[in-house]
Amino acid sequence: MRNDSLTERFYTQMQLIRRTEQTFFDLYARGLMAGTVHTSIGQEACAVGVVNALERTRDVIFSSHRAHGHFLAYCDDVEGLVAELLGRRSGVVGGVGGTQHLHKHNLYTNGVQGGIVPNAVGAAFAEKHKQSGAIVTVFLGDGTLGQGVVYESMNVAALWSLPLLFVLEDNQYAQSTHRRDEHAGSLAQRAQPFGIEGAELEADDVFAVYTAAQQAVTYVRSQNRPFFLTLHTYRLAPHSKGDDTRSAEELQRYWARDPVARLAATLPATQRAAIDAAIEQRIEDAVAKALAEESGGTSDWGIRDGRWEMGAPQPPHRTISPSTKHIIAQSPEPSSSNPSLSTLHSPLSYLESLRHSLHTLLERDPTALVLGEDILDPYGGAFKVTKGLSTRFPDRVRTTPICEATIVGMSVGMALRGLHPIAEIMFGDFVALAADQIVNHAAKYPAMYNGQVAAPLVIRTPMGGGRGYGPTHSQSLERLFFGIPHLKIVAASHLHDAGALLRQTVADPEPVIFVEHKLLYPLGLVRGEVGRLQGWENGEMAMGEWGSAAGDGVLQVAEGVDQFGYPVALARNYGDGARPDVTVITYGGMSRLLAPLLTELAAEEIRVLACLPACISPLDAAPLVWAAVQSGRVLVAEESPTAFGWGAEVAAQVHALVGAQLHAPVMRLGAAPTVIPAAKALEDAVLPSQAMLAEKIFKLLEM
Ligand SMILES: Cc1ncc(C[n+]2csc(CCOP(=O)(O)OP(=O)(O)O)c2C)c(N)n1
Repeated sequence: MRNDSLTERFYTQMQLIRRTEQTFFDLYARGLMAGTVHTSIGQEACAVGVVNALERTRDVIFSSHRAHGHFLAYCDDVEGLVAELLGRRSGVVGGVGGTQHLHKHNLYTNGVQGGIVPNAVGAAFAEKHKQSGAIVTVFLGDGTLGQGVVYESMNVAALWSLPLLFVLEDNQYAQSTHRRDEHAGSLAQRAQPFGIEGAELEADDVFAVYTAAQQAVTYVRSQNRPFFLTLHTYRLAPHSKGDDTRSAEELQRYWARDPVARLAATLPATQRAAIDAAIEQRIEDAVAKALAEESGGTSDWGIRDGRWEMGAPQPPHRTISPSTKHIIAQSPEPSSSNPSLSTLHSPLSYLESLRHSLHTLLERDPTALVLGEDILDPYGGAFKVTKGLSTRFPDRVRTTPICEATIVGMSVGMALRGLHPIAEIMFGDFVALAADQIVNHAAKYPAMYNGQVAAPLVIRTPMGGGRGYGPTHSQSLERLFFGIPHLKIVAASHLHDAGALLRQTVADPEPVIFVEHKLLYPLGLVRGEVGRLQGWENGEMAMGEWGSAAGDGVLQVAEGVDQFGYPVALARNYGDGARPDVTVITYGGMSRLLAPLLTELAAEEIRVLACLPACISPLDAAPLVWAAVQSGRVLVAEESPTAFGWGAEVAAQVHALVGAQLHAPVMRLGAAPTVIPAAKALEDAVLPSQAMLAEKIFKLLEM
């Protein structure tokens, strides 16, 4: 095992890590670096011992905020790392990620403690599914064992028998707190109750680490089972730059066990000096090269072929241009020329449409996968959307434990590794448990790695009340995620072709929360003849023809497309040549109130134009503004409380762009700002109803 060539290789890598990180401190002191840095000085034997036991070409690594060592041991790209920390374009992720968010080849790091662990589980699933032979390694610190998601991940990794190596770098401290003040019980035994084998050793000697890691890797690869390797180590430098509260005596004791010095002592002095000199030169050159370069920037990003890429066309902006505003102001009336009427006679219910779509997706895309709680046959999901799926596609329909954060976290890992996961969160209220994975992982990876990865995952979930499920099973919590960059929220109303919309989200390169509504499931899609409107996206008037909804001579429906390519459903209760009295802008489940209301109001000769974008965040203002100026009186309705809500964003955009053309300020309708009660009468009083919609419309007409 221990031989001259390995000794030289390990020392070179460890010394490169040591000197690079010391250089970072130096660059900070000279005012050349900003932000933070977490060094692994003292822990180099962990990175070098473990990474050298892996197959770099195919194995996958996830790491955390303290990842420079893992990165350098993995790819040796000191130039890319130095440039990254100096915020230069030639940095491995263009200066966007910085020290905590590195990516190269199969290595991914993220600075939110614990969040990478379910990502690693998903990646391990993907590699096993693809039969790539690769294993996944996830590095985590002792402090991170306080996170619940780590244990959810251990459970799934063991349950699904995944090729995942957990490496615990127990450096005794989490930031400033010793592990004795954070953890009960034994850290090394943490994985045992899940049936995960493990090993534990002192990590001063890189060869001991290498040997243990080789055994662990062989086990994981050959058995397709997880393994938990505990490495007892010590961080010799501060947590980040200068925040060290440990005693000088304690530090001295561990400096005497320095793993780099220990290995250096086994090398002939001349050989060591030559290695050291070469490393100094490499680092010096890397720093000089990076400093000579201009700072990084994100202005070159765009999306091409579904992937974020430097130099690709910019993604669309969320608001319309002043020229569009001008044109809308000039010609408020839709033209009926250039007709194009598409007919979709859909006998399907909303639920059937979604279910068919899932079948089609799994049929056509071998990388598509559905996961969630209780989704297997014969149960088929809490709302039966997945019924029949697991019977047809047993390998790609996976029931999960109750672990929303890990369901989404795994999906992120699967997406990063080439699968198309469609996760079901049983009730929309529970997306709150997955918020970190949605915001800090799914929506972050592609952009923070400067477009080098994609995370195309869909999180399907039923939102909304009306079924008496009470305060924690009735909310419309998509509101928590409005405005998160690089995350789409798509809501299917029953005026949309719900199934087609779902397929569109699966094809979206960005992560999508797909909002279904519990009360829509049994309803038939209101499709009939769907007119096609076009034009607003080019800054011209919408043109086209309206269709009439099946079985209803009053309601006419049409569809346009927003700047993100998603459909905007339109409904009206009046014919060509007339103008609406009121415009209602809303989304998702509100369509169930709106469709009958439009019919009802037609009898009173109140003309209403309804506009329901499918993509509700980000929001293309053009269709909303177009719809708003048709009547000059706008009601925005949503099922959750209005304060800080979606309606506030719509109102702001409409006022900013065409405020002068409104006859009244935009009015908002939403739920009362309280919990959603279980008792029917109370629930009815809290949630917006058809009567409340009508009342607001009448009020608007009086203004
Ligand atoms: C979720 C989360 N909480 C808090 C932090 C702030 N933080 C950064 S590193 C760290 C300590 C982590 O300790 P450990 O897991 O032992 O890793 P080590 O720093 O020792 O490598 C903390 C609390 C964070 N990044 N993420």
